[in-house]
Amino acid sequence: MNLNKNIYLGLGSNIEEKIANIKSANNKIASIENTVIEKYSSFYETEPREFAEQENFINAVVKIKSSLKPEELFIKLKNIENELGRIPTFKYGPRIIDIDILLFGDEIIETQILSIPHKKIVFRKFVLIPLAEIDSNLIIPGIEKNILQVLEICSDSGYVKKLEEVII
Ligand code: PH2
Ligand code: MG
Ligand code: MG
Repeated sequence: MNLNKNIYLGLGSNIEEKIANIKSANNKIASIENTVIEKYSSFYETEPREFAEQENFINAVVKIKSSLKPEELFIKLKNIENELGRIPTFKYGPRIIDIDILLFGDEIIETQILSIPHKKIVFRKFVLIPLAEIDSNLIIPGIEKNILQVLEICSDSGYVKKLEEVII
C-alpha cells in the first residue's frame, strides 16, 4: 500500500448533534480501505461564513494517508456524507456533515468534480486554524506559503473558538 501522500480533510456540521456527526464521519473515514487517519485537530465552534443566517458550525481537520486516487477518495467521502444523512439544500447552506478534500499531497487538480487545493482554503479561518494546529509548516501547493503565513494575511473576521473540553 503506497501511503506517501499527506491528505488533509476539512469537516463541518451545523445541524443536530454537530460534534457527534463529526465523530461519526471520522470513524467512517478511518474504515475506508487503504486509508489511515494520522492526526486529528481539535474541534472548533465557528461562525457561519458566506451564508450568515444559519447555526454556528463545528469544524475540524484530519490528516490522512491513503493509496486511493483523489477521485476514488472523493466518492468514498460523498458516500459517507450520504450515509450520515446529508440532504442537498443550497450552496453554503446548513448541512449535517460536509467532508472536503483540502489538500492531496503536492497535487494541483482541476476537474469537473474536484478542485484541489480547495479553492477557499486561503479565505477561511475555520479551515486554516485547525490546519495550522495539525501542521503549521504545511505549504499550500500553487501558493507556496505555509499555513501560518497564509493565516497572517487572511482577512476572514469570523470567529473560530477551540472547544478545549471536547475529547476527539
Ligand atoms: N461551510 C460552508 C459555508 N460556510 N461556515 C463555517 N463556519 N464552517 C463551514 O464548514 C462552512 C461555512 C460551505 O461549505
Ligand atoms: Mg465545504
Ligand atoms: Mg463539500
